[in-house]
Amino acid sequence: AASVGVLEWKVWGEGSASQAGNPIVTDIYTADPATLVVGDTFYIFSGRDEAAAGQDAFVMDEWHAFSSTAPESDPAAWTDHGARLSLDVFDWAGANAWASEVVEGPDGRYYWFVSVDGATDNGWMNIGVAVADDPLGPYEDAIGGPLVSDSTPNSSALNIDPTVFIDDDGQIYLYWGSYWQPRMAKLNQDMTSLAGAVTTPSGLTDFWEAPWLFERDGVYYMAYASNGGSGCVTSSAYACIRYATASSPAGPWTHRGVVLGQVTSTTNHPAIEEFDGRWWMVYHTADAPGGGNFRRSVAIDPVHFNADGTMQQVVQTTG
Ligand code: FUB
Repeated sequence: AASVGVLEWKVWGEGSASQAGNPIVTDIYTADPATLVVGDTFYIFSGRDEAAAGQDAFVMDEWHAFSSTAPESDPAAWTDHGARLSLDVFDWAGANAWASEVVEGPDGRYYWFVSVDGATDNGWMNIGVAVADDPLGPYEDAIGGPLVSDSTPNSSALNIDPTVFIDDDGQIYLYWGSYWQPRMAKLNQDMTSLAGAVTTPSGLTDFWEAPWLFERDGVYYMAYASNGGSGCVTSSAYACIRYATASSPAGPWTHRGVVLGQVTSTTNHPAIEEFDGRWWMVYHTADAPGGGNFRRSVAIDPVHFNADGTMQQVVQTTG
């Protein structure tokens, strides 16, 4: 068909992988992608890795934005909008601009949920929220302090990697967590306060970090990074992406398996999005020139669902 795009050629074996667009950005290192569709625009928001070559630590101070209107026909054609949020926006934050997600709130404004250290690093991280009238900003601190604080009792789970989902009935859900400990709380309609107790959702087998909640045909899906268990990785130092399903965004969840195998970076972080009738997974690798575990790069590949709603494993493409 005339509309078959480059990425699908690769998936179906009909074309040259040399035309691929992964990693989508090679002039800076990018990590922890999150996606958002607004009208005919597909946005990717990411963190930025600034570690020096050989430096074994995250150096992350800002978040960037990229957009495309046709990823299926030209996966390399992402517009770089530069840094759209930085640690400086949060007076109370000190370091570690880790994983994030941008969501349109009930009021039509855009809320950028982020993982950050406080002014003093006590090791547990915080979730902050910035808000803007446009997906590309300018963003300002929506609260003036953390939404989930590093002083919140959290049984040794880092307060990182927020994913926010607004259900059809208007109920808003926040998931986050790490170290085998997913966390969930409902949000109020203001997007900036918890509506109830923090709970530990069940069924997210071998959860490590990086939850991503979405819905398709009445089924709720949770993709997340895992670095252990059946079918996952050749070394527990590397993450794969698992997924679980539920009939409610609050769970309980049923683990369904691995949807993306090990990549070249030790960490991974999924975002799954429908755009113009096609489904995509955006994730990160160490595949850019000079890349590594702390110099990661965002990649995108198609997602395919089986008739019963289960997910086929994503085929990683490079080049
Ligand atoms: O990028 C810093 C942290 O590494 C993220 O918050 C995690 O998801 C992992 O990718």
